[in-house]
Amino acid sequence: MKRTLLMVVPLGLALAAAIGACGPGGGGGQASLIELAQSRGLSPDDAARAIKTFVAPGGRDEYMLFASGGHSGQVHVIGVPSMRLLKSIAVFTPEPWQGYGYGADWSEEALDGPAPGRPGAGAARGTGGDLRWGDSHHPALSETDGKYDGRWLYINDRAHGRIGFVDLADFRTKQVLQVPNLQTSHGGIFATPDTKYVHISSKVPALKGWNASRGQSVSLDDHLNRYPDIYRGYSTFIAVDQKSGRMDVAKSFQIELPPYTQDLADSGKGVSYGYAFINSYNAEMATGGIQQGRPPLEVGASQLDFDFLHIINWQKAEQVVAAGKFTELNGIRVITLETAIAEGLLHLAPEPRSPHGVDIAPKGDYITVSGKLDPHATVYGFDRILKAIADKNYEGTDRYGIPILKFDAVVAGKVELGAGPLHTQYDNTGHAYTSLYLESAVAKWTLGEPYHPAANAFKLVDKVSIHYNIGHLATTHGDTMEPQGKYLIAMNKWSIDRHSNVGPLHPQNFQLIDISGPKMELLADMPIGFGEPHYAQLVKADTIKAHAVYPPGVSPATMEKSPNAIASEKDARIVRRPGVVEVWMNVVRSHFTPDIVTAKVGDTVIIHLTNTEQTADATHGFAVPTKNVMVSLDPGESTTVRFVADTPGTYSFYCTEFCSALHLEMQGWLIVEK
Ligand code: K7E
Ligand code: CUA
Repeated sequence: MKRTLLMVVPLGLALAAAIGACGPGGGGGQASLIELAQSRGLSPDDAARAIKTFVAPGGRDEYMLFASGGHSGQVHVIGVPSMRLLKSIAVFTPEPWQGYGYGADWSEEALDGPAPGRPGAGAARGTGGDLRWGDSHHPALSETDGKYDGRWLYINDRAHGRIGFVDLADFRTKQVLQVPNLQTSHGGIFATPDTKYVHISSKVPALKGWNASRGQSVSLDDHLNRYPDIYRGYSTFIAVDQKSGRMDVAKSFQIELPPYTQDLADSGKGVSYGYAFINSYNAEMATGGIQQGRPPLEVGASQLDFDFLHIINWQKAEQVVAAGKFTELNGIRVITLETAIAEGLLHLAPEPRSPHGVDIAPKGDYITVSGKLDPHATVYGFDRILKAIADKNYEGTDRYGIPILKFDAVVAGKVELGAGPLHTQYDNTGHAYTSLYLESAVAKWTLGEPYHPAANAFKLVDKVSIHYNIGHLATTHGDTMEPQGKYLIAMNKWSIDRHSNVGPLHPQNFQLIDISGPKMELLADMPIGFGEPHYAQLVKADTIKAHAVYPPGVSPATMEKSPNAIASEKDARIVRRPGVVEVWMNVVRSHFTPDIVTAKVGDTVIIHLTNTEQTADATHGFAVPTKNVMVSLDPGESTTVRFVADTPGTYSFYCTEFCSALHLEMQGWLIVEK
């Protein structure tokens, strides 16, 4: 029935005609679909949009959107086309429902680094374990052969130079890595097409040699007058363990960059595999200092006509590192600027001033850089870049000696799109889609058919208005080598007049756009009631193959059977030693065993909790009043929590998930004696 209806509701056709063709049965027989639509004030187009996005109860969405949660520090998983929120994954910010950051060992390790004695301990840690938020910007799903493989997700923290790693086997964050020498981050995360590396580069350059835990001495005069000498950016290739997905600093490397403000970055693929591209602004190296008589940063950083696209040959960088031509800085191998220049692995190309977004086309042949203040996107041809490098077709060098390729030699064309172009995604029919922040629109333009047009064959072919002020956009698999077309999500910063008033802090607005036809069509709005989302990736839902339950006794920290897992309540026990009470606790519907634990004031209480159920969705919680302990225990999971019994009294711990008819009875006592 639905199928029939879809087939007879082409865009703009009167709903009356559509309903007439599908016969009775709509609206449960109580009212015709046309009456229902009318009673809800829906136009025929509205009703058609509803049908295009509706997912019937019990049905599944075709796609999943992994959206950054901005300064909520989370990642949000949203079903498409229904635009229903499926899950919020805590990454940089504690979140009690998932038991993330409230005593569970795996979550403390993710947020603070491995505990002493565990593998990875002593590697680059956070800046003291007290950071409890991040600004998540750019998610990167892992790839195999340039396609999403559904295994892992990485996301950067714009506020800090950190990367969060989410294992999509259980949708939990396993690692938050402070990248050495970065204070803030922006360029990436992208995964190389084989996920050998994930890349992140600095946003605002940091003091050279910056180490967050040590700090660095500096003066106002240094900042204002020695900026080009004392600040540096870094392009970072973080090695990914191919079995676990974890990031390994020891196998990683960085390339030192000038202190321009490196902005976004994208991975070469196909013909450009082995290269990375980072755009930048503030080639002027403006320092700010309004009260010191300097122009505001936005003025100081807009003096020159050009900024720089950074072109990095990371495969060459890999060889340079293997040959030992690196220095170690804050625990990571660094190729200095001098070495990068001498080895010919770093080139610049002029970008019209103050750009944003650098986005590589599916075959890796074109690189789109958006104008932000200029209505054009500039498209670089990778073949032209290679030729200009081979011919040493330079217009000079920058003040650090990096060769600058001739603009005309590397640009394949420019396309006028509209006001405020920012980010670009691609589809499966040779089109690019660019967000227009100032114009509040998405521009669709052609890369040519097939993707090898003559120069300047890039043409604007369609535009759709959005509401309002779009930042990123995401098409289905739109940054891989095999985009799928069909849908586009506009991620809008402003939602004024779109949603019910919930106070002066307005939701952001996601909009679903149908890109399957020649004209883009807006289908649905989704208010986003969390931190400002930036980038998102839109993946076919069946790419993700998460566990429905953990295999028995698995620790989320290792994804292997925990040595402290127990098989049933027969194995439950309490072991005491001086100053420590250690408990192996069984968790099932609807009791904890043991259900009474005694301790002395000052004891450290260590509880190894195993949910010994294997029934999907039989999740329990474990919360201890006043101890800041909240652990989620999914079926099969074994997790350890530790806290200090610092005050005498009885504490009624309980299960926080309504797991059964006798869930309310699922509680016990911790008795702390003087
Ligand atoms: Cu354009 Cu951080 Cu990706 Cu936001 S950045 S929009
Ligand atoms: Cu277990 Cu509620």
